[in-house]
Amino acid sequence: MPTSLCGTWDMISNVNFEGYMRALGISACLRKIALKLKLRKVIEQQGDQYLVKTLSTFKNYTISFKIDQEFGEFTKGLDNRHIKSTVTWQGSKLTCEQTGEKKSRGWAHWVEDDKLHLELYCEGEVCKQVFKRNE
Ligand code: VL7
Repeated sequence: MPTSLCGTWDMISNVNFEGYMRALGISACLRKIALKLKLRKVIEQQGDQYLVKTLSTFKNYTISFKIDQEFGEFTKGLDNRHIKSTVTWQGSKLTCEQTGEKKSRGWAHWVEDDKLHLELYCEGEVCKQVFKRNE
């Protein structure tokens, strides 16, 4: 990876997670629980295989993928949709396009000032999350 995104990262800010979840059609009840969570991101790479884990006290969610290779993603426990995802490097940003029922959906990760940044977007809503390294 250009700048290594690998490691364990703990959320320090979360802007418009509510809007993003609403765009995904997550119920008000589930949104309320989700908004209180301090998410942890664990990013690993073994050869050309990447693993991105999103961990919390409530639910965990893991994807694994190879760069530039489309894969079927089932967002189990999240919005429970079957989508097609492709992760690519756009400069130093690791980006994912997720095609399916929801229009313009995806995310982007990058490191800036020793922090892991994440933008999650769906149908015009953008959620911005920042994580610090867990030492
Ligand atoms: C995944 C989920 C909200 C349902 C539970 C909320 C928290 C935590 O897609 C994501 O990460 C990418 C990029 O790092 C890799 O998969 C973010 C969390 C957002 C959307 C849906 C609310 C229920 C659960 C696992």
